Amino acid sequence: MLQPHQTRFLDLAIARRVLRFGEFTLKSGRTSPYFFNAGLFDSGGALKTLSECYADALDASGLAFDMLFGPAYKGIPLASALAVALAARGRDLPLAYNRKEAKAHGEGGTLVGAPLAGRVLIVDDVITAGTAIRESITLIREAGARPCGVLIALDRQERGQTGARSAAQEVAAEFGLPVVAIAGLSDLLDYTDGHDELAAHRPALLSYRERYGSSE
Ligand code: OMP
Repeated sequence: MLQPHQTRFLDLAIARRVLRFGEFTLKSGRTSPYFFNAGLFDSGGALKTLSECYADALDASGLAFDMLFGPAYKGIPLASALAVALAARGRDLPLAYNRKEAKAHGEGGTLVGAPLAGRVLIVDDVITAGTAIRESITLIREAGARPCGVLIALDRQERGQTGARSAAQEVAAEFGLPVVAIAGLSDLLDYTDGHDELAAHRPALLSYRERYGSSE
């Protein structure tokens, strides 16, 4: 059963064509019948709704954290929007992000914003194999802070090249970090069930899950 913030998120992602159906080649080389392009949350209104869905997912998870970290590039506007949404709910938390290229002049370094300290929540768009998330975990640890969880919009719930677990499950097991998603592939399938206009995409989504889905 989808929660209201999950339905709201999927309504938005489909309306903004962030979530598209067709044939897409992923970073892993897999051919997927759907793709999630968070770069298309490209207006203030879309980011506002998205950030409220992130905040609702966090509330539902009960996860404790002291600050937010948005990995370059796509995590930066996402974490920033969430910081604003949390402030609107009475929690004004520090926010940091990184540069992909270290800067040798001015303030220097790769980290921008509040100093990394305490329990850091990583905010990103989508998890497939977990490569991007692993890089953020390393960066936060090297700065002497503690990654305490990962918040993403969509968990594709795919198994890696080896093993039956999803990347989110692997990150949880390997680093002891909970991964909270607004929605996963299973929620998307539930959603298509209630939307006749998406019914045509269901068979391809189901066979993709059959072939690459994790054991969740
Ligand atoms: P991992 O780093 O393997 O977890 O994959 C995350 C990355 O996959 C994203 O940063 C995108 O480059 C890409 N991606 C999407 O953005 N949306 C998708 O639906 C699928 C992928 C992907 O290539 O797996």
